Amino acid sequence: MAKAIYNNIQDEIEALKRERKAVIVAHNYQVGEIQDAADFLGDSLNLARWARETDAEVILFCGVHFMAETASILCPDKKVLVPDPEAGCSLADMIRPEDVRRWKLEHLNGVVVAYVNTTAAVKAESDYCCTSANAEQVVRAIPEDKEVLFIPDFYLGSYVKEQTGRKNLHLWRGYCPSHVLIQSADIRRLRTEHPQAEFLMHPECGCLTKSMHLADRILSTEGMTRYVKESPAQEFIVATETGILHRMKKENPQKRFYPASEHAICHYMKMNTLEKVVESLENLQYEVKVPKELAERALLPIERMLAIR
Ligand code: CIZ
Repeated sequence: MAKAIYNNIQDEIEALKRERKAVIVAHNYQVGEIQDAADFLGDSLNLARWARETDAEVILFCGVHFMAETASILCPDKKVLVPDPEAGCSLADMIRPEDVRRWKLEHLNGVVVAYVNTTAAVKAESDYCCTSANAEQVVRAIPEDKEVLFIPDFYLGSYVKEQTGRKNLHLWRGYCPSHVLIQSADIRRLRTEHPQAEFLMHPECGCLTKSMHLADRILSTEGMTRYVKESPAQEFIVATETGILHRMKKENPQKRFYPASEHAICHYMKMNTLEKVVESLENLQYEVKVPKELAERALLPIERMLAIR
């Protein structure tokens, strides 16, 4: 059969979505064109919730690999696709399941709290998952007498430790290579250049301890997008991956946004393109399927995360 001719790639994607009974979910750090093509846009917590609720047969997950794994674990009967199977996460790669097992042996009373930026195999060794939006609430839900083993992000863990005052919280020393590029010197300069701007900071930032006293709010990406809508301020300095600025500008065209660092770019997130989205829907590639036994073990900490908030 002859291939239909479309005026533009967006029309082609819409037609393929209808044909495949598919939805596109996209993370806040995706390139602008993919954010614009998405049915759902958000952080990994909300995307996981949407993935579970949709009655679509195919979920095209535009983010990084661990996010698609989470969707596959939550929706074992749906086909979860990613546009590029190489789009991974350096932070997630900083801890392996055997590292978690070894750490647990050193802390037999320990409860493992895994940031959602972990592989399914690491989640399967964990007790709770959390995102930056609910990490504090998750840790507060754990009885005080239990040691907490927080993996893998050192900076988010340090922030939670400080907020909860929890002395028995141990930290893994992983970090997000994009967020460590945000420097406190840049933040001080931007605050001087834009004295009216509010400064919003993500807890994965490597300069969190040095700069948190300068921040008006420390928030997850979803918290940031909500906050900029509600705040009467007209200007914002945003310390997280720069992809989020597309959404902020689109939703608040009258406000101004400055990235805390132009270099805070996740190259894995940017591997997805509209062309790869088309190929993915056309060929139903690349499927992410977590093996059943592993998925069953990883589901419990994810369910606990979804129950808290
Ligand atoms: O949980 C997420 O989606 C990430 C990686 C960051 C955030 O704050 O939304």
